[in-house]
Amino acid sequence: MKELIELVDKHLDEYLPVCYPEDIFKAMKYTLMLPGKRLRPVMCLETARILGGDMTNVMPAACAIEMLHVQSLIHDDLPCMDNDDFRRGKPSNHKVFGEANAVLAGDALLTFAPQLIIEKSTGLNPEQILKILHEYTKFAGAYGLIAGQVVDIESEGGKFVKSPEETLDFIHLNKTAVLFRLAVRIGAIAANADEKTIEEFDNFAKKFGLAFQIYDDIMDEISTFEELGKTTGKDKNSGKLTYVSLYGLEEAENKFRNLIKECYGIIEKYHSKVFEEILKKLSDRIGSDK
Ligand code: GRG
Repeated sequence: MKELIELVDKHLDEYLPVCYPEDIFKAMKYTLMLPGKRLRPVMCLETARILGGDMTNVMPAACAIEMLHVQSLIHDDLPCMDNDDFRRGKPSNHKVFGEANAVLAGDALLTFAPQLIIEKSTGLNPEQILKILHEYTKFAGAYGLIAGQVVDIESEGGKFVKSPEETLDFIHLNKTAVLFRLAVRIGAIAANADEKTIEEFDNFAKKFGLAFQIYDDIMDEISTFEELGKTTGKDKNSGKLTYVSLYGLEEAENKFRNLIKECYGIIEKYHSKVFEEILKKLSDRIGSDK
């Protein structure tokens, strides 16, 4: 896993050299190169590998997913959204580069990511590239990330079209699980996997994404700034709808453990050390029934 993270970091740096106008490239690279967990690109590369594909072929798309993820973090931290001053242990993008440049840096990452897939995916055929771009555009937009963010904002304002339980799952299937789904789907497409296998990994990523969000909600409640690299306790203080506020800490932990168990159930036949390490790391603080 450590080697994969280093490989991703190296490619992220190489794919995005700083050129004129430097201010925008510096703003794009700032949050991108801060030490994130790189879970999405790693999951993309590992899915391709265990399904018999060549990791090198999917490296540009794996890095593109990280760029999309970082775009969503930069925009999420803006004063008009979550208004967070810290990200990945450092001042957020708009705190360093100003709001206008942070908006533009996010936009530039969002658009550079598909450019990178088109220009650098030389080991993939045109049909695979088209399928990958289709997945990218669908999951990044109003059928994915943006839908999750909009419903999140609406729910904070007290607007509920569905029940709180359905609303919460909708938000996090779209805000959080969607990029894990994108990662494994793209990895599987790069390995020429059949539809059934793509759906199996998709199902894994949905469960993993919800477990990841429950973990995030629990950590917001029980951990510190030093552990997370971002402000904690904000959800509770703002009365936000979270798995902890809706179900209570104990029930949220039970939901988390059940989802992690289901994830192990889906992935174990692939004997992937990387996926097992990810699941183990996630369950270290809360525990799992595996
Ligand atoms: C796609 C145009 C467009 C807009 C995005 C702002 C927004 C709309 C969506 C917000 C998405 C968001 C920030 C979801 C939170 C998901 C989450 C739990 C992120 C933290 O992921 P980690 O822990 O972070 O993997 P690191 O820093 O390790 O990569």
